[in-house]
Amino acid sequence: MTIRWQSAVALGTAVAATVIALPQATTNPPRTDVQVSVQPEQLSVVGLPCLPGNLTLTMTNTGTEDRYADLTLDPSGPLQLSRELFSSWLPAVDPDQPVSAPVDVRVPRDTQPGNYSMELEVDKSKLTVPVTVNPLPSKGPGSNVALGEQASASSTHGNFALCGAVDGDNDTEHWDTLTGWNDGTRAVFPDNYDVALAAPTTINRVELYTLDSKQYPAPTNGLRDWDVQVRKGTGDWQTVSQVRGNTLGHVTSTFDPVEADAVRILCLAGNGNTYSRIVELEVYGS
Ligand SMILES: [Ca+2]
Repeated sequence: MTIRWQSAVALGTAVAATVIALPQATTNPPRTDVQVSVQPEQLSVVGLPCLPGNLTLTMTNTGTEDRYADLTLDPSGPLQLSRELFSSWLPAVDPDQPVSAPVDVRVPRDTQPGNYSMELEVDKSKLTVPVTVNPLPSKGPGSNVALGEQASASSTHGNFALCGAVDGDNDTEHWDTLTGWNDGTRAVFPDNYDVALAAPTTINRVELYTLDSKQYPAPTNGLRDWDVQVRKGTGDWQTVSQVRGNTLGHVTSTFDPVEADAVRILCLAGNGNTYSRIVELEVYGS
């Protein structure tokens, strides 16, 4: 009997404490010792699968205690994010030590151009990032039909971006900013880099830009031997051009017009026998 009576008292105390605590919790101001920033502050994207908009998220602990923080990202409408959570340990140090993470923003090809937004939240404090969806670039005669289309590869080196070789930047001096593809299997060949076209397209020319910067010239770092292949409706790959012994940064391959739904660079050897490196792959029709 005595034991039951004590339990009842303990339970009653706990309930009472909870009831009192609730109003306090809801009136506590949010912690504001984590500063959030995003670069750029607003973003423009198009509905191409391999041309994401890139944001850099940064959290800084401006308080006096080490802590974890969760930055949540809430996209509106058609926006697709490579992450919707950025969690990090944030030491309280002087000077402040910012911690950053990238996020890719994509939209489907059929997205209505217009203005959208995403909301970032830490500790109940919010930041809105405006995102403008622009119309798809024209891919009429004479334009590069590989631009921003879905790339895939046998492997990709961890420091490099798969989509870097279809991002529209063919300047080899930009290699350090990851605007190129580098395979992930050193001294092992073959490798392949593929681009799926938006629709079956009649093509007759491929422009390949391999690594050829002042610091990393093509004769020691560029792609040496490769086949240009096209995929036809049957799913079979057909070689339409071969390049051997290359030491240049930019190589044009022309071939008889062929309808293809994908293009592959079958990398057979690299100068220096290290990696397959493509700064940009461009595909054109007649
Ligand atoms: Ca590029």
